[in-house]
Amino acid sequence: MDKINLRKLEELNNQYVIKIVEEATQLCNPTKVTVITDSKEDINYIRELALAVGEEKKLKMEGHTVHFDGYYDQARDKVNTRYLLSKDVDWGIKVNSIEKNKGLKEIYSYLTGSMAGKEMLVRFFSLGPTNSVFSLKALQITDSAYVAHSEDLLYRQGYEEFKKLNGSPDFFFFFHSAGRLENRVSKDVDKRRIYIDLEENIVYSVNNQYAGNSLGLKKLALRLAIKKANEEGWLAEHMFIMGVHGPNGRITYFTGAYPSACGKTSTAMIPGQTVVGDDIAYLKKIDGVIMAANMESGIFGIIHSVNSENDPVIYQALTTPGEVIFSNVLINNGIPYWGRIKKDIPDKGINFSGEWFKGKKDCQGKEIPCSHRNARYTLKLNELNNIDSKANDPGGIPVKAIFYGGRDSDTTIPIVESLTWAHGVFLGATVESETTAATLGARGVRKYNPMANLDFISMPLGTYIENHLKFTKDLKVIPKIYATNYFLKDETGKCLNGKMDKRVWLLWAEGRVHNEFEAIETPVGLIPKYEDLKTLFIRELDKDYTVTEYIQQFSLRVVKYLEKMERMSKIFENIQMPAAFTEELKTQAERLKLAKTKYGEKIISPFQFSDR
Ligand code: SPV
Ligand code: MN
Repeated sequence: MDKINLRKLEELNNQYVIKIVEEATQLCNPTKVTVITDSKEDINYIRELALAVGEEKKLKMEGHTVHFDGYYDQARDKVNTRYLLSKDVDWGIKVNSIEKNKGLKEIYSYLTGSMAGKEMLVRFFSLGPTNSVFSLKALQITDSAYVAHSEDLLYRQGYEEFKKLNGSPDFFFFFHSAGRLENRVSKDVDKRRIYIDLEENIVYSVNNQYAGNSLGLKKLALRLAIKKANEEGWLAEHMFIMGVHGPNGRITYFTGAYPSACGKTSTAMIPGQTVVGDDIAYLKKIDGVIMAANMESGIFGIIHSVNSENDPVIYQALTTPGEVIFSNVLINNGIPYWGRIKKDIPDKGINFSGEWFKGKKDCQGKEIPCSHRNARYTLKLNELNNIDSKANDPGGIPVKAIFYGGRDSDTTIPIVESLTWAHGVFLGATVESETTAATLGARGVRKYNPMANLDFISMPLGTYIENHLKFTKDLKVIPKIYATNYFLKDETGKCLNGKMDKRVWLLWAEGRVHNEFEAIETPVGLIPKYEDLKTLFIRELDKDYTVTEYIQQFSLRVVKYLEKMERMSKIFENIQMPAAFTEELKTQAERLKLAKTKYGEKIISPFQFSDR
C-alpha cells in the first residue's frame, strides 16, 4: 500500500481495520490497494475504474452503464451460501452450514492469491442514515469495481462514520473477490462460495459477481443484522418503506415485506406515493413509536416487465440521463432492452450469453431470452422523482401500517386487515409464494416464506416470531397489519386484479389507519366494504368497480383456506413456536370451519358476512 492510502486508513484510528486490510493484502496478493473515502474524487475514481477494467461499459445515455454477470451467476446462490458454525444449531428451519474450521480453510484457499493482477478496493459504508441510531458500519473489501460502484449507488458513504467508532471493532466486514476472470466474468463459478461468520460479523464471498452474492451490504448484511437485532431488541426486515398519500396532503408511512418477485418494489413505486426504500428496513422502538429506516439508499430492482405503463416512475428514471447500472439486459447500439419492455426488441445484440440473436439456444437446447429474468437496474433513490422527503431522516419514519404479501393464485383474498397485532404476525409468518415459470423448478409450487425473510433468518424461527409478537410492548400506537395477494385468479386462470389495484388497497389501509372506513369481520380478518372500494377505485384509478368484481375478489375460498391451514400446521408441527402463534393458527382454522358449516358453502360471498 502506498503512503497516501495508508494515511487514509490511519486517519480512521482503528487498529482492527488496519489489521484486516493488512491481512487481506497478504492473502489475496493484489497489485495495488486503494482506500476509498467519502470524497467526490475517490468515488469518481471507482466509477472510472469500472469502465477502465471493462466491468462496466458506457451506454448511449449519459451516466448509464451496463454490466454482465457470468451466464451461471445470475441470481443468489442459495446452495453455496452457508453459515460457518462451530456446533450444530436447531433453528426450526433448514440451515445451510459448514463446520467453521473446514469452511474457513476452504474459503481461505479460494481467496489465496485471488487478487493477483487486480486492484483491491477498501470501502466504508453506513447501513442506515448517517448520524443516526440506526446506522451500522460496514467495511467492504473487493477486487470488483462494479461491486464497489454498485454499493456507491445503493448505500450511504461511511468513511467519516468509521471515525466515530473511536477504534471499536463494532462493524460488519465483507470480504469479496470475483476470483479469476474470463471475458470479465468470474471463471470458477463451481467454486463460488459465500460463507457467513455470525460470531465475528464477517462474510466471505468468492468467485462471483451477481450483486445478491457479491455485495456484502445487501442480503449478507441482512443476515448479520437479524442476529444483531435479536440481541439488541429491534427488527431487521426484508421490507420496503413508503409514504402513502391520503386526502388533504396527509402522509401515512407503511412498511411491507414480500418475497422476491412478488411486487415489493412495484408497491413502493405506486404512482402518487413516495418511496423511502424498497428492500431492507430496520425497525426500532423510539419513544413508544415504531420507527423505520431504510438501510439502503438505492434500488437494485428487477427490470423484467418494467415499462411505461406498469412502472412509470422507474421507467422514467431508466430512460433519462442519470447514474444507472443495467445488468444482464440486452444491448443493441448502446441502448438497453429487456423482456416485456413493451417496445420492439431487436433481433440481436449483446446479453448475458455474449453475442445474442433471436432463437439462440443454450447447451440444453433451451431458448435464451433477450434478457435474464433476474436482470436488474441499480440506481440511487434520489434519481427518482418520487423519493420521500424524509428518506434520509436520521430519526427514522413512524410506521403506521405493515403489509405482508406473497404470490398465491387460488386462496387468499387481495387484502385483509388483521384482527389484532398477534393475528397480523401470524399472517406475516404464514406468507406463501408460488414459483413462476421463470424461476427454477416446477411451476406453481408453493413455498412458505415467513415475513419474506426465510432465506435470511439467522436465528431460531420461533424466537424471531416471538420478537415480532412482543414488539408492541410499551407502544403508544400499534401499527395495523395487512396481508395482500396481488396474484389471485379465477377458475379459468384469469388474474382478478389489475397491476394498479394495489393503489386502492394502500389507500383503503391508509383510511383505516385514520378510522375513515368501516370493515367487515370474516374468519380471516377484516375486509373492505364494497361501497368504500367503489369510491376509492373512482378516486384513485378513475375506474368503475363492479359488485361482480368485488364478489370474485373477496369471496372466502374457505376450503382452500383450510388447506392452507393444514399446510401450515404440518410445517409448524415440528418447530418450537410461541404459544400465541400456535393459538392464532388454531383459532383461524376454527373460525373457518365454523363458517363452512354455517354457510354450507365452499366459497362464501363477502356479503354473507356483512349481513350478519
Ligand atoms: C431479492 O431477491 O430479494 C433481492 C435481490 O432483493 S438480491 O440482492 O439478489 O437479494
Ligand atoms: Mn429483496
